Amino acid sequence: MKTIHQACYEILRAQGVTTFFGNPGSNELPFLRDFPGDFRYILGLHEGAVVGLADGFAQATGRPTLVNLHSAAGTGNAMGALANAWNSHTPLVVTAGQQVRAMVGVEALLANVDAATLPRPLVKWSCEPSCAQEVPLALSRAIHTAGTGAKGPVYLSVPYDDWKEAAAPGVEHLADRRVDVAGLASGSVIESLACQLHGAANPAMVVGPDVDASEANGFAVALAEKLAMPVWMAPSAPRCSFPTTHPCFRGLMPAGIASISRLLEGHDLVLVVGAPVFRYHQYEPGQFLPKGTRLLSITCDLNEATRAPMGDAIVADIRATLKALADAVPQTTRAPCAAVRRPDSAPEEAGPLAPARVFDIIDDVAPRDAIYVNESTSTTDVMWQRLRMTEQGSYYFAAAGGLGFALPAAVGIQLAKPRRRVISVIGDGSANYGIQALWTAAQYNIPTIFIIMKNGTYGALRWFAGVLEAENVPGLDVPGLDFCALARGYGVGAANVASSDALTAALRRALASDKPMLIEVETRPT
Ligand code: TZD
Ligand code: CA
Repeated sequence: MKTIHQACYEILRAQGVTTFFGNPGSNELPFLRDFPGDFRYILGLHEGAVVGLADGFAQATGRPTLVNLHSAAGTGNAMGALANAWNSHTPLVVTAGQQVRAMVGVEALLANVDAATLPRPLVKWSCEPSCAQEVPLALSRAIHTAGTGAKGPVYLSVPYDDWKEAAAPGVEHLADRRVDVAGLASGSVIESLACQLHGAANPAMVVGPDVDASEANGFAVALAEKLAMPVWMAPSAPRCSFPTTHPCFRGLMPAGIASISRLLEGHDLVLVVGAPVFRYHQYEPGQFLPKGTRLLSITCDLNEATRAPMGDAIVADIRATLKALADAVPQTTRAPCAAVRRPDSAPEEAGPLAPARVFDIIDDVAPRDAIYVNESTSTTDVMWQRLRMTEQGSYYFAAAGGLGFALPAAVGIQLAKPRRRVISVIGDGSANYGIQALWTAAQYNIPTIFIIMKNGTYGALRWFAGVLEAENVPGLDVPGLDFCALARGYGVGAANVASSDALTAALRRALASDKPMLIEVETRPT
């Protein structure tokens, strides 16, 4: 007799889903029993950190990744992290243990009441199978739903008595199923797009996270060069989809309606690829587009396509469509783009380091293929101006702006990419939301570098208070934190630095080591 447990592990193995991220409770133990030797379980000490770890891993591999949470309480702790995963199209298969079927109705301790509703609207699909024999099909469906089309998190709640039940006949058909979307835009759509782009007098391109996620940065470059067009990173960028050193690159777009409109002034056609139109942040009312500008977007996500307030959208596979477009568009006779000048090196000054100085040092010392994970909220613009990022998969940021992403995600990304070094740059406010992932880095020997920008305050909120004219707001400072002590407490080596030389030396030491390290940098507020 094949059990539901055996059938599900066969599905997971055949689908390549063999790394679990979790935090267990009694409801989950029957699922985790007799854990197979060819699977690995990465323990996180808080569910926010667990989903952050898995989010980083899944984004860096592009593959469905299994998360196992404890019932309602564990799911609840993970909701902020799920908001980020939802917005970054991260293929997470989030499973949660449920009380035994006989005791869900009486709402016994640890029952997940109305389980499938709990994670909505932050999942593509959510399910608690109606009987044990449906669990393998639901798991198979969860994996394919998470990893296909516009990817994204899904949720599956399984009562713990299901695992030992007999699987239904025919369950073996599920293990190696494939579900693919043939998403290339048709020849006539490509031709029409190419024609419009070639016919534009002054086109521009805005690239978003799904260009990087679909490994299409090279095709974005090819298209930009053929049309000699300036390229911006879409606002509030969670990834870097274009080499920041390329002459066409113009930097990170601002996140206000009026600012974006001002920036696009003079462009008759704007092509947006792999991004929502747009992920605005601060409210700056104005025209969505300047007069005379048309907008076309190519997205993998119907939701993104339909909620845009302007422009035409095509839902298609980003990589295949960008490649076909780059092939179809003839080379323009316009002069090639001239690179924007890089900012001068930030000067050495006494006292805490200016953020610009910190990023100059990181850019100077880090390997060219370093992977950056950013959650230093008030220095994001400075970071985009000063770090050179040229490879696919070089930058990650919380896609919903939910803090607690960077620290665990940096660990998950490093686990997925052992041949590159992950350098996370995290504010002294943000670092507290996912701090438990330090323990995971230490215990599993994952050599992430954590740079904590210690300016003593919620800098971004101080800036926002100015924008919103909100004076005398309480709760904006975070003095009295010792991240070196916290790091050591979780088993990670640490150094406090207060000068350029000390930062350079500490970063060199961290890069030479095969262990995680935290560097707490005294910085001045921006
Ligand atoms: N809680 C969560 C989960 N996400 C959030 N985005 C916030 C609160 C609000 N928030 C921001 O949006 S930025 C910020 C907070 C608290 C300040 C972060 O401070 P920091 O970085 O020290 O990490 P800066 O550079 O000093 O702003
Ligand atoms: Ca801060």
